[in-house]
Amino acid sequence: MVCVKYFLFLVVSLFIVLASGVCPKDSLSYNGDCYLFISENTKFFEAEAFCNNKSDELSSSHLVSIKDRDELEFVSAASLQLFGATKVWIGLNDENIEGQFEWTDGSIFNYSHFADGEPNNHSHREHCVHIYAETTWNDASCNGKKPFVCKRAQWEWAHECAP
Ligand SMILES: [Ca+2]
Ligand SMILES: [Ca+2]
Repeated sequence: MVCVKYFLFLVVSLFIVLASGVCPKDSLSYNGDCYLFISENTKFFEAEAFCNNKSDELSSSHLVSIKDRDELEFVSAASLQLFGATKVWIGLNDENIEGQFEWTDGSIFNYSHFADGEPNNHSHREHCVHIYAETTWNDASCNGKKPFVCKRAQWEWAHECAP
């Protein structure tokens, strides 16, 4: 029942999206999802909170989850173009259980592109992941401040309705 209501909400939401363009103002569209690039240097969990609390979105977003090489190259290339650098927070972290990485949007973690020797959990306190150089990833202190990318997945509801 909850799922039916959610579905109706999404049909209405989708209608609004289609009527008003693909993605909210200032965000980029890629493969059906919307991405917002924020240049302000921000701590990891403050960046996630910023994505969660975006009031002008149809639904709250999260720090970006990256599912394959193509999406990684899109995020990296856009960051380079917008910020002149690729060192942005992505939503991956092992804050809860050391060594068990998860995406802040709750999606399945089945793709990664860590640099050689990473993640190394340096000084036992690196739990948050950023794009390091070009496309490779590094775990770093969550209190470091970096630009970041929010992603609003348009079709996340499909997983919630699956049997
Ligand atoms: Ca860690
Ligand atoms: Ca590291």
